[in-house]
Amino acid sequence: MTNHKKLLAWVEEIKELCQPKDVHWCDGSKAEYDRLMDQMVQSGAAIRLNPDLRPDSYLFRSHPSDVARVEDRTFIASRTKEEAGPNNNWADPDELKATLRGLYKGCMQGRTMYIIPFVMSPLESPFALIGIEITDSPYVVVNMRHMTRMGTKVLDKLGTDGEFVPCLHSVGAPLKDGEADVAWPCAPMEDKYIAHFPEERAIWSYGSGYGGNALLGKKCLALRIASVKAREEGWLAEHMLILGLTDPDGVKTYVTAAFPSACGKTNLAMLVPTLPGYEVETLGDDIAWLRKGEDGRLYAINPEAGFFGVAPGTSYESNPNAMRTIEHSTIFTNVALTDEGDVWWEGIGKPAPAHLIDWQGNDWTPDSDKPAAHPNARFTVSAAQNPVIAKEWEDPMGVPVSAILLGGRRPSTVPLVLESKDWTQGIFLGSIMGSEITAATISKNIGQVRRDPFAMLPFIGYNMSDYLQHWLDVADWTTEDKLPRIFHVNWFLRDENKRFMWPGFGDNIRVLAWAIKRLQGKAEGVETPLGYLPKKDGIDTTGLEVDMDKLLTIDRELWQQEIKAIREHYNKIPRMPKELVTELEKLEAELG
Ligand code: O2Y
Ligand code: MN
Repeated sequence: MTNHKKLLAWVEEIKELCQPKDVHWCDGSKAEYDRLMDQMVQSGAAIRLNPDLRPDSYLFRSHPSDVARVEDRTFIASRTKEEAGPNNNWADPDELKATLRGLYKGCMQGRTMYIIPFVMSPLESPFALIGIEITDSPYVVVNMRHMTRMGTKVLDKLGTDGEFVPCLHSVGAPLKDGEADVAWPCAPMEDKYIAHFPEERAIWSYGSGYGGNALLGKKCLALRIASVKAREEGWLAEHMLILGLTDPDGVKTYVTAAFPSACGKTNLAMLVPTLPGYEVETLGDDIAWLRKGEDGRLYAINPEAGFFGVAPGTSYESNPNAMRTIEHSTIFTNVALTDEGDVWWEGIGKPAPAHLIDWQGNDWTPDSDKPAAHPNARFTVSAAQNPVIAKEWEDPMGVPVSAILLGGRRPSTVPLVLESKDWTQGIFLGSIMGSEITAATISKNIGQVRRDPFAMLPFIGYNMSDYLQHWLDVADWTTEDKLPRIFHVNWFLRDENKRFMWPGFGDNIRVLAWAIKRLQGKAEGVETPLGYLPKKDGIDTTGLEVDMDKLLTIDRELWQQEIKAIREHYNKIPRMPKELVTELEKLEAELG
């Protein structure tokens, strides 16, 4: 086990507080994983899928109230409200701890308390962050085995006095003596808390067993807590995929990309190019940590070890590499079950069978009025199973980034692609990023734009204005030629009949190819107040029927409205960095 005194003392303290039936230190082995899966199949918490169709794979169904990240119940408990900023729910750390201690008291009764030593980044990376998650959910343990590097090897690295982030998690459903368990225990919404204590680097999560609320290495540690640490130490923790793009000349370029949730990050990370001679390899699909390397360039590393991807809409057509990744050894949550013991979801690319069991465990037929899979149903799988994972994806020093793509879901106004003229304008484009609110987003404001700077709105562990200033300050870390170039893309433009104007998916390579050519000095740009657009024939559209004039238009009238909307967005962020306000004024004057 361990002789780490601080860790042992913390485990003892939590044991006293939560009063579990027993304690298990996770070794991270496949044998341990299999044992837990057997127990969960036995208890009815998991269903083993047909091994002939989906070997070594399982289905879980969550409680209907516990199906996604809960932003309203996510808190940043920094010393002051000002430090958390307008972008976060702030809570006083002492008050929040008192509330949570009350909830944690006896919360693991009748359950096993699992101790999961895990590391974000490859174990041997100098940038690795170690966390210890204490949880009463065996579902969390098996998911963490895919999503992080976990187990005894992490305790070995921690030694007797290494630093770790304590991550406490409970589903918040104690079992009385003799009380039968349910398949998915959790607490009511008003008792759910996803709490972050950035100054002391601690995470306390209570009441939810789902995804980002419970797998604490992901959004809680690798983004919210890491973003605070990154600001203090001079690096970046970002909501970005990382891909490697090899062009027909064999030149490989690394690109990171930030898109709000539900904009196809996993699809882009695993893209199958429709242009001959290009190859895309995945290094990460959700989170990137970026640091300055010795040569002055920015290096990106994916701190995760797996994918927690949205199942609905994933098919051999939309994302063949994801489908191949999940052919075996995968955990599915909230998808539908076929009579043959395989999985099904809306958009899987096969017609719905005559009968299914839906995500809530009910009979389902194609004339049911509800989806068979929950729209936020997920697969959890090791990244190593991706057939296009880059061989260097676990390079402990990361890979040098040449371009950063930013994007959102905008039916109008924002052109298919443009390149910022300089770093400051790139950060301005990041600061105004936004996505149309769709029915998939829990909100009444369908059709409006939700501003989501750098796709980090739910994930910055501190004040948004300080975050944007931090991005601006990156320019002082190195020389301009070493900085990645910044592009803004929009795959989601629609015509007057509401049809998508750009095919997306594998054809997005055409836009990436233009960006790479820009880096290599092989493509001209057309200067506009917003940055450089491609020339009308700058993007290879061979075989496509697309209206490049419309896709590459900056409509002055729409942009005048957009500027008003940006101003409203900026007005909601006190202490907006002056450089960004100046960019907005410059844009207004130039478009005027
Ligand atoms: O609903 C959840 O808990 C998952 S959210 C998620 C999962 C994987 C990657 N990104 C996200 C996200 O919300 O950005
Ligand atoms: Mn994400």
